[in-house]
Amino acid sequence: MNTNLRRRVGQILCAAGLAHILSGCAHQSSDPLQVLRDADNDLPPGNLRDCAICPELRIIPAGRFTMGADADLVNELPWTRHIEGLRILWESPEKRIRFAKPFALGTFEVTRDQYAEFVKATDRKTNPNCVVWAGDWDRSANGKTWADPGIPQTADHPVVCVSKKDAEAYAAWLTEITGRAYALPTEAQWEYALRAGGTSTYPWGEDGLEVCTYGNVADATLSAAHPARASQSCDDSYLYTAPAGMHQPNPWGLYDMTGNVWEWVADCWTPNHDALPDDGGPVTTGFCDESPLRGGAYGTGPLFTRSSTRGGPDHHDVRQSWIGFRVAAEVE
Ligand SMILES: [Ca+2]
Ligand SMILES: [Ca+2]
Repeated sequence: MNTNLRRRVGQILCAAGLAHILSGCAHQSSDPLQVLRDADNDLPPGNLRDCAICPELRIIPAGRFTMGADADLVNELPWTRHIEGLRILWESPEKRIRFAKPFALGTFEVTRDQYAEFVKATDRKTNPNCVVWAGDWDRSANGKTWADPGIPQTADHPVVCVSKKDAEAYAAWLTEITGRAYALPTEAQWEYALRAGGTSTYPWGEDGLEVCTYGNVADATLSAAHPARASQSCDDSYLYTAPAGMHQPNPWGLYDMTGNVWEWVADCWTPNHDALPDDGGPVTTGFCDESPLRGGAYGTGPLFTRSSTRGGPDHHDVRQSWIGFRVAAEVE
């Protein structure tokens, strides 16, 4: 949908009396910060929200970064004798990426109440086929869905049990109701925003045990309930999902990039970074029924919190209780 058409859709929705959904109807400004000022004065500078039920976005600056890890890392980290250490090879070769334009990324993971608005507006039906992890896997056809995911959640928790197709449909719906182009973030956008200008092994530095400051992972709380699970010795105080935004943000103001729920990205799966474009776009070749995941989750142990860690691959129809997403959006 081109810009004029998107703007026209927004004007039609406003004219139809949907101002309770679309804030800033009188303006339809092309300036994202103008939308911010009109929409919600309590948002931090650099954040915006297109409508009352839309996810808050953070503007990510244009710039360059190095994505991935050097393949030699496989010989440098002590735990790489573990078979999972071979996953590091998925993160190589390192690639230099340049973002010519700023973009916006969800400040938080999409929450249950935000996703519920989409389901209500579109009457979307969901197969009750979610695979649940609550200390152990429950892979039975147990009737679990995003609305009943088999772990305790409230409306401000990240939505889980959503497939990549569900997440893409949510982003497409936001595009329709707001006039702004929404999508899943590319894997390069995601890692660029996670690193926030840093080059350290972990997003916050070199000490993996600081993870409990920045995210909800497999920690002392989880190991107390599930002693067999490989967990961090620090304590983030959450057993399964936490409400969005309960831990410290990264330097660019993004919450839960580490942990809480794994997050879908736009790319096709490839077992290395060979096909990664240098402009920050998605990988569009390889295994396109499969997708990388990023960031780790409430059950993620010490192996998976590095800046370049790639999760998955998972099929785009899979629904799991520790997979959710955040959205990306264009800014003009
Ligand atoms: Ca935890
Ligand atoms: Ca996350």
